[in-house]
Amino acid sequence: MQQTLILLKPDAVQRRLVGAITGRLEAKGLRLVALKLVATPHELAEAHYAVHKGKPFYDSLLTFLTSGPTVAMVWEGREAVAACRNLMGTTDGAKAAPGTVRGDFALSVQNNLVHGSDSPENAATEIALWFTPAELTKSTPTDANWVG
Ligand code: DAT
Ligand code: MG
Repeated sequence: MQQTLILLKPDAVQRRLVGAITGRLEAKGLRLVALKLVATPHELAEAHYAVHKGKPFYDSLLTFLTSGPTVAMVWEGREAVAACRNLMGTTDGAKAAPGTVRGDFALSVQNNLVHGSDSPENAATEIALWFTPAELTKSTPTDANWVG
C-alpha cells in the first residue's frame, strides 16, 4: 500500500489547525501509520528541503520549519501521495482551490501549513528522514472493504 509523509508545519500547530487538517486526511479514508511532534533540528530541515537549496526562499524556509513544533505523520492508502496532494491544494495558499487545506486556511506561499511528498520515491526518502523503521506501525485496517 502506498505511503506518504505529511508534515503539519509550525504555522499549522501555532494556528491550532492540527485537528482540522488531520481530520480531513482521516475522513478521506487514509490510514495513520506514524505520528509525532518534532522540534525540527536544522540539519533535518536542510535534508528535507535539500531540493530547494540555492533558491531565494531557501534560508527563510529553513527558519520557518525550525521556528516551532511540527507534526510529522505517515499516511497510507490507495494513491496516498496524489490523494494527499489533492487534499492539500497548490503551493500558493492565495491560489489554492477552495475545499483544499491551503485553499481554505492559507493565504501565504511560504506559510502554507502542510507538506506532502510529491512522488512515491520521494515519500520513501522523506519517511526515512523523519522516522525510524520501528516507528512505522503495521496493522490490518478493518474497513478496507469500504475505503480501498
Ligand atoms: P509544495 O510544498 O507545494 O510541494 P514546493 O516543494 O515547490 O511546494 O516548495 C516547498 C515549500 O517552499 C513550499 O511549501 C513553500 C515554500 N516555497 C515554494 N516556493 C516559494 C516561493 N516562491 N516563495 C516563498 N516560499 C516558497
Ligand atoms: Mg514539495
